[in-house]
Amino acid sequence: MYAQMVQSEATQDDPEKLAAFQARIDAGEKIEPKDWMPEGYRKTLIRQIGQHAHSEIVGQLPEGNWITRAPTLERKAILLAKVQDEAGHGLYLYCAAETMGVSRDELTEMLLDGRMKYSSIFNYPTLNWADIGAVGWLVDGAAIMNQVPLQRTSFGPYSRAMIRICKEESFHARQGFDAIRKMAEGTSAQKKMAQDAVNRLWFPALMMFGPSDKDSVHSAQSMAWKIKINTNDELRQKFVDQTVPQIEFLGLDLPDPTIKWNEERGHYDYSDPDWSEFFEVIKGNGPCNVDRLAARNKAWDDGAWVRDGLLAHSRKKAARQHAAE
Ligand code: FAQ
Repeated sequence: MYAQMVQSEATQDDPEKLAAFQARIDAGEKIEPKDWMPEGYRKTLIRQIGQHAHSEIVGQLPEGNWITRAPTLERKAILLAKVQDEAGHGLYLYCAAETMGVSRDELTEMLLDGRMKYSSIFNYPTLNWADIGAVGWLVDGAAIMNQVPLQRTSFGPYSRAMIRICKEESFHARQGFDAIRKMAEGTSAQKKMAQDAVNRLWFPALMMFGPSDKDSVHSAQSMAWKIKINTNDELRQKFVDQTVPQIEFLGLDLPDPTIKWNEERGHYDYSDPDWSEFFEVIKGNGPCNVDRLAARNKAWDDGAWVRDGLLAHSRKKAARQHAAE
């Protein structure tokens, strides 16, 4: 159905319609699902929103891994609530993507057979409890840096989903900072765990913003359509500038010895992540890619009886209604 939709849309890209569409974007109007849109706009949104939704769902796995091992009842309750929020974010985003004519099942199938991506960060393991603090603080922190501007994205349903998601992500980042702060201010063994978490997750967090601007395939068109509001490097720099003082406040060592305040630029200088590692991870060769997809495939297969049951129930209900009419 998705392939059919894309083909039938291709006929609509006439120059006059394109110019009128761009004028609406330039005037800051929101595009709604029933409005005319270029096929490329629709495809880009399905790719980005779908990928974002998958990230929220796959992102539950590294954190869910620690629910049974949280150190206190309070931390367990907070983590449970956070992981549930991520499932909710996935659902808002799948709903936003569905308004463009692609179903949630189709999107899920594309994730499960590797045709769609999810964020590179979730292919890294969470090895100690401090990683859970670091995920909330660094990973949700990076996610917010990217998502706050997306509240102003040009597609109405995506923009509205982002407003709610950002509120919840802010709570996530604060709980993460609070958790890692406890570790950083704890015993020397706890402080060591916090440092280890920051050392391992720093560069993967920087990768979340995507490749450097010179290698970004979609940024120019996505920014012209206001699907993206900032470039990948702009957001990465903002994240570094916000996070370095927080690492210093925690009394932890900086995970990158090249980080240095640059008076002239008014920003921190820093080293890029290893981009060859990034491209390997998004090709499916990261430390946890196989496990993550296996877990999602298992969940999908295990849930088949629920989907079949719901479908049978709704078919029966429709048949009963039909007979009564
Ligand atoms: N991972 O041309 P660009 C979260 C791909 S939410 C994997 O620059 P674009 C919450 C990209 O798809 C995290 N792939 O691409 C949470 C493209 O390949 P394609 C998710 C990546 O789209 C916290 C190629 O590289 N957030 O964490 C990544 O213009 C804790 C070229 O790249 C969003 O999805 C990557 N990091 O910019 C949940 C936000 N970066 O598709 C649980 C919305 C790039 O042509 C626990 N998305 N690629 O095959 C975006 O803002 C954009 O899609 C970017 C990438 C900025 C991610």
